[in-house]
Amino acid sequence: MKSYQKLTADVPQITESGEDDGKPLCHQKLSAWWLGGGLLTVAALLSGVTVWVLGQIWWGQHGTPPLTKCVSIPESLRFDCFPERSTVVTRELCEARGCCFVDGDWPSGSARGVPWCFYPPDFPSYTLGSLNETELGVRGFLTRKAKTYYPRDVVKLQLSVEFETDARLHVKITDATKPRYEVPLDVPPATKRAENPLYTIEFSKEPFGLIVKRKSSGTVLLNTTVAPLFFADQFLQISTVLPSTFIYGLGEHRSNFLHSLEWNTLTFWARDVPPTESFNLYGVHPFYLAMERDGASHGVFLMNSNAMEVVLQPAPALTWRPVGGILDFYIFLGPDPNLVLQQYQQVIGFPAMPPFWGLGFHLCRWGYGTSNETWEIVKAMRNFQIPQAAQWNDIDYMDGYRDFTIDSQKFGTLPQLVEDLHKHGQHYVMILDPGISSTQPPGSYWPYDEGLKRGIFINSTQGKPLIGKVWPGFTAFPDFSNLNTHQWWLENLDRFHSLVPFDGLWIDMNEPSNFVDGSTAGCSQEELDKPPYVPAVLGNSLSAKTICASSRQNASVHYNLHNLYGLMEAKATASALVKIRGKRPFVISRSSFPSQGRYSGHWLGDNRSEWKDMVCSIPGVLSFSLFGIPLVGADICGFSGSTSEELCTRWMQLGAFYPFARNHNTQDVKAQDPSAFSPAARTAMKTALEVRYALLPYLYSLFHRAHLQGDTVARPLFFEFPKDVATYSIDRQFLWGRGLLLTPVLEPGVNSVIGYFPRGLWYDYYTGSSVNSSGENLKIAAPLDHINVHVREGTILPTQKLGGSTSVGSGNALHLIAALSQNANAWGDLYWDDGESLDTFAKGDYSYLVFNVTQNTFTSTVLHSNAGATYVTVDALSVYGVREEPKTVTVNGKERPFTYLTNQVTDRQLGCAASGC
Ligand code: MIG
Repeated sequence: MKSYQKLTADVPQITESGEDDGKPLCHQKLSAWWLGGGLLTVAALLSGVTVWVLGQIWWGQHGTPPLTKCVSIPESLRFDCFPERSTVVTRELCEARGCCFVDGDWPSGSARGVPWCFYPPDFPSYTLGSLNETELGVRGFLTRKAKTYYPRDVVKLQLSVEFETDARLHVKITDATKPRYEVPLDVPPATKRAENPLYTIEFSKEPFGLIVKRKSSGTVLLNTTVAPLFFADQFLQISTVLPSTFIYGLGEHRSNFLHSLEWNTLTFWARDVPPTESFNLYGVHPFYLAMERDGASHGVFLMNSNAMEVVLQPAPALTWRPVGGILDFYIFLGPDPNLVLQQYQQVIGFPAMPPFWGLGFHLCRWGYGTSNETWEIVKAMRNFQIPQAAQWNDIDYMDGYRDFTIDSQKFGTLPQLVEDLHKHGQHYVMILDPGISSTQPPGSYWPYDEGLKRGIFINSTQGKPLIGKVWPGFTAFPDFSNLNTHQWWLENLDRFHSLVPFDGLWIDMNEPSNFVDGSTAGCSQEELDKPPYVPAVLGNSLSAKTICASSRQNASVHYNLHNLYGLMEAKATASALVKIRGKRPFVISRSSFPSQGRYSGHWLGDNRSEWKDMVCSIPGVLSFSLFGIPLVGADICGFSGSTSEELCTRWMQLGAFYPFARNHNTQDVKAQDPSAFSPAARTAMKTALEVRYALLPYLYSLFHRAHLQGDTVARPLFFEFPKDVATYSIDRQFLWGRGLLLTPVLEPGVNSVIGYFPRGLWYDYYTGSSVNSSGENLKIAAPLDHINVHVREGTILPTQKLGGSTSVGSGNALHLIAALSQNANAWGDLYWDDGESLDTFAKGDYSYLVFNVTQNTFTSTVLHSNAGATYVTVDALSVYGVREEPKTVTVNGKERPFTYLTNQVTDRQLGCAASGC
């Protein structure tokens, strides 16, 4: 029996993120403070309720910045006028830009603090001309007189502001005279102007700026008047103050869930590198979610696929700095964080519904020498009755690492292995890299020969396929922005599928990764390869470990499309899988971009077998929840390095609650699949997986809600408790949906864990014992064979007994767990279908049930039913939190036997006999 121990320590202060008491942290400590003060609003009402125009509010006359003016700008509000890292800024260089120079003591090197060179109040910017009403909002022109120090200023811009829905504002700034590259995402257009918007917008004319406020509270969500606007061909910049320091999202980066605003520059450029603090990583998500002062929340999406930086500074303020494209912002007003994400996903698209088996446990490693060795592991897992939904293979299976080939010596029995998996209700997933070997003798390698013939590869500036180097040696790179490439990819996959009937695909190396920078012939010296401003990308060059930015793709230059490579490959891959298998596609991609969730899930890349990496996986998973990619997880037990039994046990327990649960390992290190460990460790791992499997009906229903409307699956605590600031920095715990709280152990050598329990009743999932938290940290028992799972009061969980040792979707009857609220109510639901057919929801081939407890009565309401496809029964109901022993329990009017268990800790539990409910 577990014990709850109250801690004397206070609730964590909002100024702290994570702990620094020697526990492994994902990232450094943060501090937080609110922006004080407001802005003055004057001038004429232009349009209905929403548009105000401000007079000049911050900047004075042009001219050389006098020192007094410079030093009067508070440090936290100094916006960097010299972001270049190639040169150390001097007074001369700074003043040549017309900026203020006040040096301090930065550490030299990469760490940057308060800028020495910053914009004076009167730095030249754009001027807003008159605004005109449009169907959905207003439009105006911005002009700039003085040139900036970046080439090709766009001197006349068009500003359009559209009130797309009551909660969504769309602000677009682009060249007024000629089209520029825009991200090819098909955002559903708004058709009607918002009638009762949650926001107001005010404009400053000279210099141009805009201010967005939440109407109900007056909170300033955005105010871009704090720094000048730049819009040169390859340098765009807009800054804003933020209403708080609670900023999340902005991926893909390795950090705490809550971002640091201590002069934190985040760079966005898809990159193959093991996750490291402050590096640009595999994917790009220019979206943030912010919590406001009163628990309201908003989100901002910059729809731009160019390389960029986001600078966070303690004002608090944020600067966007893309090197191309346009400024195309969507602002989501929530006000609840769950709503912000729904609104974001209305723009980028809702995630795909995964096949049911995709939610089971996946096993993989790099370095299975043969298909028989792979098979042995599958058999060992079966032997120990450890659930396994799918076996994977890495690049080992290929002949010379070439896509669509099999090493017939080592992987000759692969077709039989796959057949055997299918016989056991298991699935098979294999890896594909985008690089296509370009060195096979003509006529011997169809993918390359045919690709050449069809002209589907990315070209260099010379108009010939760009050649780089990846696992197979020299390679060309398919251009997934070309639909002919999708057809070629499909044909390759189709031929390959007739050899090895894989069920899902793992698309790796799709940043795209390249072992030579640029190409075997280097890159051009033109401005796409040598832009006037290079964002702080790892390697200081856009071509570092990828292909030349100047390379030519069908839709545009790689400079614009680089960050979309993984998205476009995933789209081609998912659509090919649908055509080949006629079932829901299962794709896991390393690189990602907004709207990726429509086509694939994601894993967090090459982590290490270290405690810290396990800690970081939670912010990683939660961030991808914000990016609309709910199917996400880290390599369980760590990718590189050898894991330890204790670490791997704890990690399997945590990983059992990643929405996408895969244990994966690099080559040449110790095996880390569950069968490799001692009976005790193996059993603990198996137990954790069995809990996951029991909860799959709940998890599956959460994925349905994600697919339907953009609800999160792995959910940060503050999404459910937005008024409780103590939850804002929590990233060592998370929820599944609204009702299940996970409190994993993330450090070695302990048998207890401290977790935060928001106000209310929390029931131990295993025993039904409860704790009534006032919103406090609690120390709870956590022996090595146990992961803490708590059910939030008011929740009904559909669970299911595991069927057989291997497959998911047992066909067993459901066991419902109702965790009563303090008013003795509870609610839950179930989405159920055949687990793999396409578009079951759209076609109506599903059942949807809602469960309720009120006034001692449990009811189950079938809101939609297609019994043929979705037969399911309930055979047990457990009610947690029944305070008095009932005299009778009746089911559909008939008395039934039941068991009543009192609980040693606080509350009591009622369990029905399996037959009775
Ligand atoms: O250059 O395919 O992130 O999961 O095992 C390394 C081999 C290529 C990187 C992936 C990793 C995979 C590995 N791949």
